[in-house]
Amino acid sequence: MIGSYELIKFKIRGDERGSLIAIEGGYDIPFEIKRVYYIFDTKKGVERGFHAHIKLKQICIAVKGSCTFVLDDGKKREEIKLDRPDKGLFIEGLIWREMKDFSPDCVLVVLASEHYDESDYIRDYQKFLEEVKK
Ligand code: T46
Repeated sequence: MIGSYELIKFKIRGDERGSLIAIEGGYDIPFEIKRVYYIFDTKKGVERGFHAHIKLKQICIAVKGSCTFVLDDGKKREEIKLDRPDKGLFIEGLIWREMKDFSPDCVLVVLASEHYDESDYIRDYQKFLEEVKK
């Protein structure tokens, strides 16, 4: 099984009053949105994630502040900083993710393709590596 990730740039519809971004299902993202959640008020030094998903597709956007994703496809690790509301991180399939360096004001919004399902999580890194090899 394989996973992938990529950065998506959203169009900013700005005018003299300020900025607006619209994300429309079917047009701006490659899946139907079934769930939205957001992570905020993250305490200093906290690291989150430490899991992969089997089926879930997600787009993560730091709509305020910043945080860093560590992404691991089983072969290599890469860090991606989310620090703009027009920058989305699309993650699909088996990618191990960790999140760190949350700014105190960070609001991380996540658009998800499925309802919450704990059975879709792989929380053991060795098991993740075994799944990637299948
Ligand atoms: C992911 C990264 C980016 C729910 O009840 N419903 C939900 O939709 C979610 C996402 C979580 N929860 C509960 C489960 C836990 O008791 O909220 C608690 C914290 O969740 P978790 O420890 O999984 O949070 P993170 O920040 O480690 O991971 C989350 C998502 O769970 C995960 O899918 O990819 O953000």
